[in-house]
Amino acid sequence: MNELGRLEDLPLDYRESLQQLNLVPLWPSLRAVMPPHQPRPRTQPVSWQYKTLRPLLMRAGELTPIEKAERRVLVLANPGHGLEKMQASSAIYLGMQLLLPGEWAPSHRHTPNAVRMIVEGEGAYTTVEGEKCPMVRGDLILTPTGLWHEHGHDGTEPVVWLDVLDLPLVYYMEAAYHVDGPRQTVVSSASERRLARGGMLPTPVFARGNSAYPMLRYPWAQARAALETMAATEPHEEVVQITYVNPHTGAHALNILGFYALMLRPGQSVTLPARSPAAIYHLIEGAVDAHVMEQHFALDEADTCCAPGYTPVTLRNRSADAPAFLFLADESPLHQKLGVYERRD
Ligand code: 1HN
Repeated sequence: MNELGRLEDLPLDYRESLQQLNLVPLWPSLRAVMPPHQPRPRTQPVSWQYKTLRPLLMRAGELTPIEKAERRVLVLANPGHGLEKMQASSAIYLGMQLLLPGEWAPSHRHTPNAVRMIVEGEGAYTTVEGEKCPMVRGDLILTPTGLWHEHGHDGTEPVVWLDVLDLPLVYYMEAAYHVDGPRQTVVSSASERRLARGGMLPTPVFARGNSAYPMLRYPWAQARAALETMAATEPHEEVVQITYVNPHTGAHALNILGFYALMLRPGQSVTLPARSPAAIYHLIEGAVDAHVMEQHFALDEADTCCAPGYTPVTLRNRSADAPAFLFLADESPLHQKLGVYERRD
């Protein structure tokens, strides 16, 4: 590949004339925006240990009352993007949120999509568009774009969850904003029970407007049972994984990010092939080694790590006698919709 001309090769007066007219020569920057064969991601492999983060989150609970925070969150930021950008990858935002007993995080709605993966504690709930969703460890709760949501806590111990949003992408699109609202009236619950029978959907004849997001809460007990059943009934299947989908369409639960739960059999090691989207890995249960681009992360329960796209990721269950369970989020729906999704073996 031939060397392209540099900016310094151009006469100063020419460069100044261009600049004054808001013009830029492409060729000095062409290789930077379009590197050969594969991108050069800012996203670095990084891990965040829950054990070290938790005391700082609890301290935030003492330092900042909920009224002064609205959402009391420590953001899991990737230094490759600059910490102030609050990005785990180009499209993924991650944060650990703390709600203390009796606290209330007021209702709002916004353009970015969010999900919560519950990490610890009991008694908290999220109300999404009038549906009250109890927060139980390992549950996945959706707050899709534009839907009202607020968090409350009737329990006695701190509750912590992992927030995953497509905020960096929506912000980049200059489409991120929020609206505050009044406390919601609870009108329903248990969408997960209405939709819990595989292959069978409620079919009301006089249907009231079909929601684009029929299922808001995916209980961990069901996800875990699905993985164990898959491991037992498909013993030759190497990757025991489920995708959180919209049960009406079978498509990804949300438009931009994809969500999955993965089980590693006792002692199992799997290498996930290199694919274009970046991904995050959060350990729900067990002990797992993650290997990403020369980096080794020893994940314990509630630890989280991220990997850029275009690189394989190896996950190894450190236990020889117990399964391990991970929650994954990636940018696949985005890449697939835009036609840039790739897998490289
Ligand atoms: C948000 O609305 C929540 O509702 C959590 O709990 C984290 C991060 C950025 C923007 C909005 C929530 C958020 C957020």
